Amino acid sequence: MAIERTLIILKPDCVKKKLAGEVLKRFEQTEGLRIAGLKMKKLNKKILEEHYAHHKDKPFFKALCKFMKSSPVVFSVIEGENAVARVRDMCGPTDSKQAPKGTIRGDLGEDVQMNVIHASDSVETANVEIPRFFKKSELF
Ligand code: IDP
Ligand code: MG
Repeated sequence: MAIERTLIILKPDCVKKKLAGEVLKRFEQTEGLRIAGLKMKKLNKKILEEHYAHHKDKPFFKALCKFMKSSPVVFSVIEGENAVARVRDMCGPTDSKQAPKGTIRGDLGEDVQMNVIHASDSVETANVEIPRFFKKSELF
């Protein structure tokens, strides 16, 4: 299996509830996954319109942007074998209310919007999302 890198964003609900360490710990304690990059920053409208371009016409887009700008977020690149799918599995489904216990969203999320974490949904997406937020020199 290939060594992959995937982008995660710990969303404002996660940061405000001081759960960033808890989520990062889950990845660090998973055999074969490691942190390859880590930073904290505030998102702005321009970058959100790019990052959530596929949702631009959805009724929840405006509320999603407002939520995502409501506090700084934590960005990380997680590396490991099959990391993209494994990280998505650990996050659980989009709606925290539907997400099983044991998943990050199931244990720590509130609803479909405040669901703790973004994670790249494919290797192709990760290859676009990682350079959106990290320079090569910021990855180790
Ligand atoms: P994902 O984060 O599981 O990949 P996407 O469908 O790509 O889910 O949606 C991106 C983000 O938009 C979600 O994580 C969530 O925060 C928000 N979102 C998705 N669907 C809804 C909705 O129906 N209402 C409100 N927010 C939503
Ligand atoms: Mg998605």
